Amino acid sequence: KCESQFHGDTEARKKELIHVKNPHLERMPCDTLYHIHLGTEYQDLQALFGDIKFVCMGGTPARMKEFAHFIKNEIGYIPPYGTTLEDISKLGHRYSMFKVGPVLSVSHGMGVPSIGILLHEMIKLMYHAQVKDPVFFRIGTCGGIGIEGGNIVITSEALNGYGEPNFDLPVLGKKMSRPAKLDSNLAMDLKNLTLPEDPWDTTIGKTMCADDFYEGQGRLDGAFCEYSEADKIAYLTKLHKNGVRNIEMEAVIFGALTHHAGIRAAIVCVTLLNRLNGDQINSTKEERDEWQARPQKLVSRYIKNQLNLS
Ligand code: R2B
Ligand code: URA
Repeated sequence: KCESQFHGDTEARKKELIHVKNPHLERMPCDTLYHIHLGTEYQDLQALFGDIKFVCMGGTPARMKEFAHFIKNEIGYIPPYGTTLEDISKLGHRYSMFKVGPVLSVSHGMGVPSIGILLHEMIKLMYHAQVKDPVFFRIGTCGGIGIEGGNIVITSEALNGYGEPNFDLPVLGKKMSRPAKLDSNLAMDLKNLTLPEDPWDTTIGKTMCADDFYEGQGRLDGAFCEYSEADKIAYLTKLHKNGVRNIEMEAVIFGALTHHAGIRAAIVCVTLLNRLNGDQINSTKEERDEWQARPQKLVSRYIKNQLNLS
């Protein structure tokens, strides 16, 4: 069974599928997607996930469970008789994943290493399931630069902490660099789904991806800090002049790995504060919960349009 999942494709079909770009994979009899507790040895991934069209990722298990229930109602998905939405990856104890018809809702944790491991396994999942042309979304939170809390930023391009539009990784002791690109048409389509009556603005802009929440984002409120408030503001102002509108912690690898795989992808984040005015996240929980539902609403509108449901 393992063998046929790797070698059964025609050349024509192979061209349409996800590009895993790893010759070693084809030679492996089976593939274990360890962190999401799935694998080709014991599961028919094509039967289970072959109908996926949208993969939605976000930081926390609770938010992605909530998104699963939200999108279930929005697209009118009815789980098979007698079943409820289950966390498919529960036994992996790392990420939570829910399948709602053609939508996968998955938590990715915090930071590049965490989402990176998940991206490798989700891209391979799409490959094993022979999914054609899926769209990947990150629906998350961020700090705005010149944008007040509660508004949405869609990433045009992701920059690393050195201001470069790349995802860099030490591989075999050398720097490997991949461009951190996102799909500009998809970004525009999503922005255009914002309605005049929505209580937020949606901006397309560059995203700075930091490897830390505190010093890496120029905050003054970490356990350590060796720069002044003036240094911080000068840095954030420079970012703003360069077109950066938000800071978060996953954009470079999300852009780079989806782009490398030929997957259309977008990052849709709600700002929790305007970093030009402060560092502490001190909005109320109710306010934050309502704000965090906003990127979900925008992505849900896109999914419904694509499924001809609106
Ligand atoms: C946004 O929020 C998290 C840090 O609080 C991080 O995962 C991110 O990108
Ligand atoms: N997430 C971040 O990474 N930074 C912020 O300022 C807010 C959320």
